[in-house]
Amino acid sequence: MSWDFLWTDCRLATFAGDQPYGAIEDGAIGIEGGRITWVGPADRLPGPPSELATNVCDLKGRWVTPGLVDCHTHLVFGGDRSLEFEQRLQGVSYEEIARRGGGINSSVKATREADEHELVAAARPRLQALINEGVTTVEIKSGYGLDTDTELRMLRAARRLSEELPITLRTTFLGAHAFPPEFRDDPDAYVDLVCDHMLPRVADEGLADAVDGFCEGIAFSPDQIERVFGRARELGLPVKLHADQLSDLGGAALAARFGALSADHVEYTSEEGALAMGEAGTVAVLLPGAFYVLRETQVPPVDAFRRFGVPMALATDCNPGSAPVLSLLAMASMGCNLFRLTPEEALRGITCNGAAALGLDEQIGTLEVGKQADLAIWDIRHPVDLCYWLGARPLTGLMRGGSWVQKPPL
Ligand code: DI6
Ligand code: FE
Repeated sequence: MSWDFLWTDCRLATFAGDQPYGAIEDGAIGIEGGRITWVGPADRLPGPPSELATNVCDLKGRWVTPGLVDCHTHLVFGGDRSLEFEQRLQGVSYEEIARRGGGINSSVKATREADEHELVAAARPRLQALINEGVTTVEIKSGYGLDTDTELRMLRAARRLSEELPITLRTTFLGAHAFPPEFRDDPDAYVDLVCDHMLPRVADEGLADAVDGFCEGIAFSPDQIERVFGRARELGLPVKLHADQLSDLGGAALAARFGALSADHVEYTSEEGALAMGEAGTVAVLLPGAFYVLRETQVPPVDAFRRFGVPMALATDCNPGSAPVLSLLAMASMGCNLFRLTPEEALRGITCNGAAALGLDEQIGTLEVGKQADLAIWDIRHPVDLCYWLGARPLTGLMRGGSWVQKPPL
């Protein structure tokens, strides 16, 4: 028997099994061919470590978790919106800025002006910041192009980033993010463009793993989202939805009706919406960064999600408007402090439930035999420290698919 790696003297937060955090003290983990080949208490290893693996690493009691999963970002975009931040601080609301033609549409203007290379160059440090914190899987949405060419360019830029950086990437087509200025007087014609031109091109070129929309008073109506989702399903693409962020338009229930992977934001989701999500197996993706930046007060119905068995994920929502956020661990902290998640729920939210929100729960998100060897090594005394401290930078090693991203000091 020869595994590529065997890690010994480590504590594992597997997020599998019945223990809190799926914890295994005095654990060991074997890695072969990019996958986890053995995991459990060290005293049950099937032989002496040196006979089991080519590389044996003594982790000196450090904690190991699955690589983190950021399941909702808009980190590819052109331009900058820091001036709007200043306006908001002077009391102009996010919705008012959007109505004045700023907001998402100011990013659209800058994104249309950027070529693929410029989009990649601008996004690279943002993605790198997430990786530096322990993230091994990221979702990136389009949605700042709002014309066929720019939407496709954003998705290509995202795909290119995953060739350059050690990250597993999922791309999401978000053509139904906002109405571009040229369609302001005929929004339904823009929905036609999304359904009849953009979606078939995106599907044809294999550029997106899922389709998203923004269902809101300042964006797309439930009827318009239904049209987009109907077309996505015809093309065989799974859906997800920005739902009930600023008001309750029944977005979560609509998402559930289409068997959505996730409904995201969900601050205003009703009991019925939460029930429908539970029945459909739709993940609730909570985005406390946007809640914090927009100074929202309505918290998502976490108790209803618990009661109806809705898995909860947490993500950065990294975007230039409502969530200039580059720390997933900060979202775990905010998930606890602002939304009253338990630390274990918060950590499941950035590992296994984040994976489920991407339809990747068979491949990543827990420490179990057969899963991709995406592993983060932490200098912490207990997993709760990952949520408890803000800004601590506790990552000391990172492996993705069995290759080192950051080698720990051994
Ligand atoms: N909700 C959000 O939080 C982002 N998009 C969305 O539909 C915000 C996007 C932006 O303001 O640029
Ligand atoms: Fe978003």
